[in-house]
Amino acid sequence: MAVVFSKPKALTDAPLHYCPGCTHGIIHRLVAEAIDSLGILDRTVGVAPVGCAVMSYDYFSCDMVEAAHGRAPAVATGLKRAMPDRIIFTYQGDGDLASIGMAETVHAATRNENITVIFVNNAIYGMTGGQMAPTSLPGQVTQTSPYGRDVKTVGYPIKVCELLSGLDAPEYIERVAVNNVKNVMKAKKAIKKAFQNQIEGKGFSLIEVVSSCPTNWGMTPQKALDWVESDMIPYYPLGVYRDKSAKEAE
Ligand SMILES: Cc1ncc(C[n+]2csc(CCOP(=O)(O)OP(=O)(O)O)c2C)c(N)n1
Ligand code: SF4
Repeated sequence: MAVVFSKPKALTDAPLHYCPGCTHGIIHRLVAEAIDSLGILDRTVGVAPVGCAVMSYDYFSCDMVEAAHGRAPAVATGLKRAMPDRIIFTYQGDGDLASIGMAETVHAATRNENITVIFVNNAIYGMTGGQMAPTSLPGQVTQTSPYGRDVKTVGYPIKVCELLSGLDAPEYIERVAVNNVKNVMKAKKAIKKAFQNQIEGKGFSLIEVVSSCPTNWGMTPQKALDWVESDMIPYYPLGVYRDKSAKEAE
């Protein structure tokens, strides 16, 4: 019988621990498909975050390194500089990348480190039980903002793509989502490009994936995908924020 659908080689057989309906699993698959299709599995090293994706070192079948909370871009920098022939990616949540790890993110970007960053923005600290994240929306109810995020006291959400595209150096910055099939297909293309850029030595590529956390948002999986469409995407517009090589070629 013809095989029409199978698991990417870049994923192991370990069952994912994510909550039902969590979109981390879709994003794992897209990263694995990119690695498979570019034929780089034997020379790819991933850097796992601290957050719900902490155990991604069990799920990707390439070599994996676990970084301390937020430090993945610094670890990736060291790996890439020591082993420039390897393809290095980080996989990070918004608490990891945009809060405790903001300095590492900005400095890796402004050095145009030749790494690929997969940034999963679910607007909350998932692993620790739903505290407010730097990306939580104005008015969003979380464990630490029970009356809704009050921008007057805790500030506005950080828009990572907009922030980083204010720097001169980074090669590629795109925001995608995985809330419907059309967006998943666009996300797949963006993630592959972020790896392709590194193979071509172009520099720092970051793909922000607007994701869901049904558990800590207190929603059913379907309602959470609807909320991505109705509330997340309007605040975090999808699209390419930086494509330096394409611009230079114009
Ligand atoms: C140095 C340090 N500070 C704080 C923590 C606690 N901590 C673990 S995960 C996490 C936040 C994770 O949220 P996010 O990065 O958004 O990922 P998600 O779980 O939502 O995928 C925090 C604060 C830690 N492990 N280490
Ligand atoms: S807590 Fe949220 S981000 Fe973490 S696995 Fe569950 S749904 Fe996903």
